[in-house]
Amino acid sequence: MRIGIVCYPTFGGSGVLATELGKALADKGHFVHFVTYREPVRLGGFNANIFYHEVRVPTYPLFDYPPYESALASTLVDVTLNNNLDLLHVHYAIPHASSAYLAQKILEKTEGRKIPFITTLHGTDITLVGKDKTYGPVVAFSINESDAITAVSENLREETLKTFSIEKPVHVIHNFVDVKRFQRKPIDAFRQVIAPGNEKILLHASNFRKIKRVEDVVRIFAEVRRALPAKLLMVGDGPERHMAETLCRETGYCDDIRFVGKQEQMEDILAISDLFILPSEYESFGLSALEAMAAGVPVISTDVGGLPEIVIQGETGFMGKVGDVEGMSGHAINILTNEPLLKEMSAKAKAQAKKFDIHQIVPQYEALYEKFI
Ligand code: GMT
Repeated sequence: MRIGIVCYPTFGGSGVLATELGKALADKGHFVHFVTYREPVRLGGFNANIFYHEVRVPTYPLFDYPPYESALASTLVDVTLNNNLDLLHVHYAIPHASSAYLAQKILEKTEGRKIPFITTLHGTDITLVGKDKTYGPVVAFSINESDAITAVSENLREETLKTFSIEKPVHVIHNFVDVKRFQRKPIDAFRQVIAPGNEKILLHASNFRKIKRVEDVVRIFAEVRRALPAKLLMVGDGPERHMAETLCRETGYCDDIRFVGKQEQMEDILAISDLFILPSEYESFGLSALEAMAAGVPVISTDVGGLPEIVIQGETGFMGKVGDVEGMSGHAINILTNEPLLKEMSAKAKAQAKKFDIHQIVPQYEALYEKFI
């Protein structure tokens, strides 16, 4: 098949998932065309079946807001015609689904052919941005006009149906992880730099937006640090980073916390980590938690959104209520001070991640595509 993929090319979960899906499809012999405003961060090396088309958005003095949505729709028309695409798969409804709809209509009118488009909902496109009245009507319309709709968890499917009046089935296709990729041996020298005294290493990775509650990560770590020697690695960047760094100074544990910014080699970082912390206000899925589990790192998280669909309470980690720093840190201390428990949870986390392995999930997308070509 010849598939056009639209996504945000950034470190966000939706972009990561879309890129990994495209790479997996290319490995299976499909031709995959990424249409994005920048090369997706996880794209990696050359693959003869992968093509990258940059959306350029020319600016003019008149444009206070350059019309990305129109530029994307026009690029989709060109890429479809030049490469005879069979379908478009857009990740994150805003503005990708409405651009795909526009491209579909243009092609219908000018070429007399209908290119199907599939929209995968990822979370904040429904729960935050989609709910915003400024975008709501366009989001609802373009989701309904999609030839097929998928959501990355049961929870997101329910949220979507609660938020919008959707006239078509919303298929749940869970996010996936390439489990093999996360079976890295820890690099001793790296661990030594982070935890020279063989301290336990806690890890958080996100886009540091409010919804991630990074202040709770720091507070949970401070409780853990009071109980045992430990280090915290903060991966990623975003609006709440400054606040989190200030809070670190207030806890007095600044020397034990490292903000390493955006990182591509998560598998190497996870390989040296003991516990992953994700105390979000909401996660439609929590791809970073699944990647941690694939690497055998148990997860301390909140029990929100799609997280209960991947984390098994008390077995692969622990889920607490939003803001329950005491509960989550108590469980973290319990796990980190009980070596047999840590080992058992690590093994169970890995086993659970295998249920979401790339080889289980990608065929579900292929089967869906087949229905439209
Ligand atoms: O979490 C974010 O803010 C990024 C966002 C994205 O679209 O990149 O993540 C969403 O999609 C991910 C991939 O499907 C999910 O794993 C995240 O849980 C989801 N984030 C939220 O629902 C807050």
